[in-house]
Amino acid sequence: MSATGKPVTGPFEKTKGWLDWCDKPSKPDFVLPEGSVDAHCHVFGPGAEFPYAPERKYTPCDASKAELFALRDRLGFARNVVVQATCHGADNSAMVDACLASGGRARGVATVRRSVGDDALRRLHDAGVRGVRFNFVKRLVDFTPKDELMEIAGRIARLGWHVVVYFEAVDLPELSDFFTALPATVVVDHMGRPDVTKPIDGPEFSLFLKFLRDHLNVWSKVSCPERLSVSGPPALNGAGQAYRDVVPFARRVVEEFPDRVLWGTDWPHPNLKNHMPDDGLLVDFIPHIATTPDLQRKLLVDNPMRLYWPEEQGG
Ligand code: 0GY
Repeated sequence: MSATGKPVTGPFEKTKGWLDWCDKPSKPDFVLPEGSVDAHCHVFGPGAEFPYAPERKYTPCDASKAELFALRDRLGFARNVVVQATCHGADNSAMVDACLASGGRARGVATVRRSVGDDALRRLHDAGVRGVRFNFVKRLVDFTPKDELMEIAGRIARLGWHVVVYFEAVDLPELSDFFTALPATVVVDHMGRPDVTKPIDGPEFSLFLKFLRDHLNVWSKVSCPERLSVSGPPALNGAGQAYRDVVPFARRVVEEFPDRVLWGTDWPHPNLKNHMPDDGLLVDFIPHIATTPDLQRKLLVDNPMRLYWPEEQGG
């Protein structure tokens, strides 16, 4: 049984509730470039083995490493970057377990507190962790003082790691000086969550683009159209292009910063309330935002390999 009380019979065979991920993702039409990396996904539990954090703001459905790896193979990815989600707090065990079980095909992004020891950081590194995540989304986490985050950033930078930041677009003006003071590469989750009902050339998204333009160590994930979209997937908007309202935003970022963008499924899509995306459809979204083979290879292979498997790039 899973922590949510549902029987688990194997990859893609679970009994699903409305909050669970799509258990029969379509096979994408878009053929991913060889060696593509799903650079933003999670594992949740299973709760019986890796309990959820007492301080969590939500309890997800279980989403195991075996199910993640099955999805990877079905969609045609070669590798994963497993990002620690807030429901596991700073207990990175499930994420580390996935990295260790992947045969070198998964790397991780951890959450650590100021109290983390150097030995623990070294063990995370040896397991495949290459970054920490600082989360500023108020519905997901309690406040952490910036001096604590800065101290952590200083320590992980010495390991060659980067910092992944997750925040809402309205908070960028308040946070940008802190981000640019971080002594490491900064990777912004989901384009800083733009409001896609606002004009792409309006002040909010222009500020985000300027932030990237002015700071060469800032990267962006062009992920999560399903989270940002108002028009939604075909099933909700009648037909046609899934998440079409997000396309111009993501395409602008990919075309202006082709060497500093990453893409990920965000499987198993925590906290989505209106619909659960078909991960195959999400992959079919990629050629709309990265429109040439060159841009696709940078987004899906070259950039994530440079950040997470630099030793294979001679870097
Ligand atoms: C995501 C998005 C969300 C959740 C988390 O760590 C998390 O719990 O990141 C969200 O609810 O927007 O990237 O998984």
